[in-house]
Amino acid sequence: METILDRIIAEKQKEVLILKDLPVLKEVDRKHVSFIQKLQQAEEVKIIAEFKRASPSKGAINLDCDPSEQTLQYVQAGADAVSVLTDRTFFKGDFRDLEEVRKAITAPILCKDFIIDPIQIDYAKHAGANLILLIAAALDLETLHSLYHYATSKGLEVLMEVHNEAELEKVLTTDNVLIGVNNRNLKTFEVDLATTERLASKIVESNRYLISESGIATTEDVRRVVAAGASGILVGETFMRHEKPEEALR
Ligand code: IGP
Repeated sequence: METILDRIIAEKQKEVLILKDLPVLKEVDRKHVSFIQKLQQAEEVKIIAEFKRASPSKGAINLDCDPSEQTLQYVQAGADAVSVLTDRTFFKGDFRDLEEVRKAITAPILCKDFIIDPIQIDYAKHAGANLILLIAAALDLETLHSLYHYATSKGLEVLMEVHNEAELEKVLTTDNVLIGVNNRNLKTFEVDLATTERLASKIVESNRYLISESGIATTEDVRRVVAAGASGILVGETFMRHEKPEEALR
């Protein structure tokens, strides 16, 4: 059966062909800001706050939201990094949103997309990202390794996303230290924080940083994933729907 992830990847393959035909982007002014360094520095949980207008599982979340204003609010409220969805078709995002955000903030920015080709990494970098996402479920082992090396050779940090044991094994064959556990199954949309609990010990034992992603809506949820071993959380919808994102998880 064709899953939503299959559909997204099929669309990305078309998008990559278009990107390859476009003139090379002018690189925005970007400082190297390291999210990994932030993780090394302090004990408390790090927050990656996401700018996400819509998603295939939730439909419209906050369509008219302004990327610069919203992410500036995140940073002023204490977010350690910001994630920006750049997928157009399924998430109503854009690389231009990322460029706007880069102009507004200096905190590390994660380019949130379904990356299957180095050209997308070039776009992410030129738009001002400091980190990219690589989704284990969407990449074979060889492509995962080559995209990882390509990104780090360009000075970008990488968050590798897993949802189950087999994907985690794949990711552990790299020396990357940032592992995101997506509590949402990208094939069924089911969300379960127990996913973080199941995979945490192996990640922590291998001396990597665990970022718990998706479905975090309450302070109790935060407490739960931190108790499991998360060094960071990635929160989108809860912040996008809240009038005052800074109060959403207090
Ligand atoms: C944020 P939420 O449930 O807080 O809005 O989730 C983030 O984890 C989610 O947007 C996400 C995502 C992804 C989106 C996680 N992995 C991969 C697109 C692609």
